[in-house]
Amino acid sequence: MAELLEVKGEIRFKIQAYQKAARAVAEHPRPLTGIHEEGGLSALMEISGIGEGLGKKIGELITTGRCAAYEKLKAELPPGIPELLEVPNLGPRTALSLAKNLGIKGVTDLEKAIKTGAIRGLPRMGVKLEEKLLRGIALWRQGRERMPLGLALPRAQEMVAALLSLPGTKRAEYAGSLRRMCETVGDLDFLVSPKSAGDAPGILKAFVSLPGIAEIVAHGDTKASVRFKDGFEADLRVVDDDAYGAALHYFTGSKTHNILIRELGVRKGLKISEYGIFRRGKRVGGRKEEEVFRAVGLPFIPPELREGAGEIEAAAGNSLPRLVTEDSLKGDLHVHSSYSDGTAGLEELARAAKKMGYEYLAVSDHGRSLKIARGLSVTELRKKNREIDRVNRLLSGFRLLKAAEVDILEDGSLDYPDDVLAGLDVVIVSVHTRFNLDSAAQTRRITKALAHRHAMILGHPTGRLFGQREPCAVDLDAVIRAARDHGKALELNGQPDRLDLSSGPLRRARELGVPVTINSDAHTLEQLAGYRRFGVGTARRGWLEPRDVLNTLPLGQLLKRLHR
Ligand code: DGT
Ligand code: CA
Ligand code: CA
Ligand code: ZN
Repeated sequence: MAELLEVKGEIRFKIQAYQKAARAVAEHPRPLTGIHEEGGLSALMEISGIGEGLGKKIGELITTGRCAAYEKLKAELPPGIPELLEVPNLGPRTALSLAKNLGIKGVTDLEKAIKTGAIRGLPRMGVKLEEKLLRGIALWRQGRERMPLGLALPRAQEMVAALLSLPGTKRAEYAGSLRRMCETVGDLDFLVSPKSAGDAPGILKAFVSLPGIAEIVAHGDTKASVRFKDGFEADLRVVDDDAYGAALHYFTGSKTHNILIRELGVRKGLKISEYGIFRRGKRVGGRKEEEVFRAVGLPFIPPELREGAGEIEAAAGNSLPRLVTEDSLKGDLHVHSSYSDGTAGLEELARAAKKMGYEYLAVSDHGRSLKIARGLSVTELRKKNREIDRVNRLLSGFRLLKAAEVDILEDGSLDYPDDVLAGLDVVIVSVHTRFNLDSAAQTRRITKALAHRHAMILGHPTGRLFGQREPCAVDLDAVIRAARDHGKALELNGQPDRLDLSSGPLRRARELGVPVTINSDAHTLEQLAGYRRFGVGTARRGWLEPRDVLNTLPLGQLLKRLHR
């Protein structure tokens, strides 16, 4: 609504009120539905930034799923504006000008107008804007075509629970790219075996009757496909329990991996498919997934490795990595507290981390130059560090580490003076501004920061945000080599819209002996616990073992390694 009001040309003050409320909602540690259920409008109004007017609109949205004021506002503007505003790099003023001057009604129109050169004719619009918009459109498409892991996983877990709760279900799981923990997934794939053959129709029927379905794309005897109103797509296969393991292997993929396994089978006189493992037409296995690997003489290959990228050779040579697990992490080195843009206090964070079984937690709030994220001045940082000392006196067997996520300034220098950095346990250095430097300049900037004697970890190395921001132009291999040369670590940021680094560069880092830290970059307590899984899943896709990951070390060894 803030953006629509801006397009409409409303007064600054009103727009800002909506922006502030949007931030308050997004950053609130609890879902507002629960708050509204318990305390109604007055509870919503206790949230800073939400007054009576906005509180009523939010309440309406929660109870009816609609907001009349929003619908009205949309109706007053040229059609297509809301869709245009979803495109990264496209602000309200440009959207209005495109709609008014060229009658552009959405992304498809916009693409045509760019191709025909129509945009260039408008005032203050040129080739540079065209390029920016084309990149924005590509990102927008990606964001719609593939769902980020962070949304897909909880959704799939809910659906598996629903399938398991059916009386006719024997086994049910999700498969596909989600089971391989891919960063984004095209659609969700589910596999169910019925208790008896007669149960299959009921299972399929229940699947196509799940709440929120927009379209039943297919509904047969053994499979169904649906599309949900919010864009999710899902496939279901119902297979005999005898073939469940073979089918799970097949539908987990990847396709490349499957083809390689099938070829190995052919050489051993076996036919391996989603229906089982067969020799001369006779079933010889397929109930358990392990049987597929055993049939071709291989040890079990974890789903995250099944990309046909060397895992079969490694399995054959008995050199599969012993992948890092959630349990192997002894702490998290990147979280934000309410001192900067997080929502939780230091003591709360410490207790939550301790409860997760962690030995340590580095509270790395933003440095002073990052004003939009309430970065800490040197005085505020000192005050925070004193509070860390106080919390550490309260807790035994656990330590909060003094840390900062320090901005890498445009010239590659760091945002706090050396004597301040020297007093910290953990120094993460990150790019948060000027993502658009050319590759040579960006690489120079980052490698210079890695050379800084107090820098320890490079945060979210490429800066990408799924559906919103491309990775910055940077020579990643040069960055990884610089980390090796200077003895520094690279972060694997577990925020589900980042997952930065991804599996390719992680494997490269491992090859070069550059240590990785798996961090949540949590801004709330929920994220601290919830994002570990995404970080570890991505690390496993990057073939990382516990010894490749710094935060599997106990506290003493960790600090020694970071300060060496
Ligand atoms: P996605 O949905 O694009 O994120 O990726 P996947 O891997 O989930 O692909 P999807 O949903 O098309 O198919 C699920 C799995 O089924 C896939 O990973 C491997 C298997 N599969 C699908 N089509 C074929 C095929 O033509 N040959 C073989 N060998 N396997 C296939
Ligand atoms: Ca899929
Ligand atoms: Ca599929
Ligand atoms: Zn950051």
